[in-house]
Amino acid sequence: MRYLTAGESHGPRLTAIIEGVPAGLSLTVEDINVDLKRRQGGYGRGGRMKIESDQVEITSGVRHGKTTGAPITLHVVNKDHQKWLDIMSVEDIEDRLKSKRRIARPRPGHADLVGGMKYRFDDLRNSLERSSARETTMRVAIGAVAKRILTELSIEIANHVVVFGGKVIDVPEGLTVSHIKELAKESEISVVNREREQEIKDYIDQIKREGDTIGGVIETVVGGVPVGLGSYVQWDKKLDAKLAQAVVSINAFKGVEFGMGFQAGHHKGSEVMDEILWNEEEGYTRRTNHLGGFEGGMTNGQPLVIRGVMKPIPTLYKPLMSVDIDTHEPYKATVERSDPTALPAAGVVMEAVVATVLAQEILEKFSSDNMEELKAAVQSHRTFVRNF
Ligand code: EPS
Repeated sequence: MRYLTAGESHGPRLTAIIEGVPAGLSLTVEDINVDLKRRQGGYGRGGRMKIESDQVEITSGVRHGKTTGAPITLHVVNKDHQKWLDIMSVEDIEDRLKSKRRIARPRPGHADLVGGMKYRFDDLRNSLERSSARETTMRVAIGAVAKRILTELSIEIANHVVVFGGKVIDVPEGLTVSHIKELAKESEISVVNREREQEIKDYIDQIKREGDTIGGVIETVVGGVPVGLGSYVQWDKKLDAKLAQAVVSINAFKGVEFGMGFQAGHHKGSEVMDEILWNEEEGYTRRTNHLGGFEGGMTNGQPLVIRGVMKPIPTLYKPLMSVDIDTHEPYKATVERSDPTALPAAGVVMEAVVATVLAQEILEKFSSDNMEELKAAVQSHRTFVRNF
């Protein structure tokens, strides 16, 4: 399964083409719209999300509610485009109009300046438009299709915010993936510990008043993953490495860890490895899950525990110092609309990219022209592993 996304933040629409989805998968626009809505929500979102109400249109690859195996094309219209018709026009326009929303004062931490140097732009808006987190709309749409495949194979995925602008959320031990999903869904800030909800919302309000932004850490968990996805035989076949790339590719994400992650550097081997157990009912299990479900770059049947860190959004109402590219004089960076935090939304994006990589890996390992064939292959593998 492969895909591309296209589209600018204020262009007419966002597009994705996905190829390699098995035939016979039930897929409706509603399956995708549910996640698009989740991505637009969460406490701390900014003004753009009040303008948009993202809805997908499927224009190929699905017939009578089922995929056909042909490429699936997805579109989401940018409602805001109506106010940007000149500025985002495909045809050339008068110079007078071009200067209207031209960007000459790059925002620190955003793609503006380096993008301009790399592609030789006179107007840094060309970088801003594609590097905006608006692009993650399509990654969520693609992830929703991937999640349909995972659901058919009884694989469940959830995410929750575990650090909010430096405030650590204490997570009760022993929560299942379903439990995390339910609890995070009820929270406006995607936390499983509701006792912290008001305090964090007040903090977000304070940050907004200050014209600032906050980042944090999101945890994505996956249950029911077949043993042996990914491989140790070559560096680029390791599944944890593929997931790391996908997570760090999300706008503003700066790092990723699995299981106890960076904490492993603070403990002895005997405190880190997960001892192997066997029982009649489940077959092989582990006493703990410090390694987050991966051994040798392969899934080991334990729940996947993946954490990603998101830096604060670089677009600030309280702009930082920058340099004007016309004069080289110091100036305050351009103020573009922003959100004090997009952590709950970024959690939906992280869930989507993790689901996409897992679906890709499953489709690579198992015979998958059609969903029936795929389900039978996964079932037979699970039976083999169970009896090993
Ligand atoms: C976003 C769309 C953007 C921003 C935000 C996230 O829309 P606009 O630029 O019209 O306000 O609200 O992106 C950023 C702040 C950024 O720096 O990329 C979205 O759809 O998630």
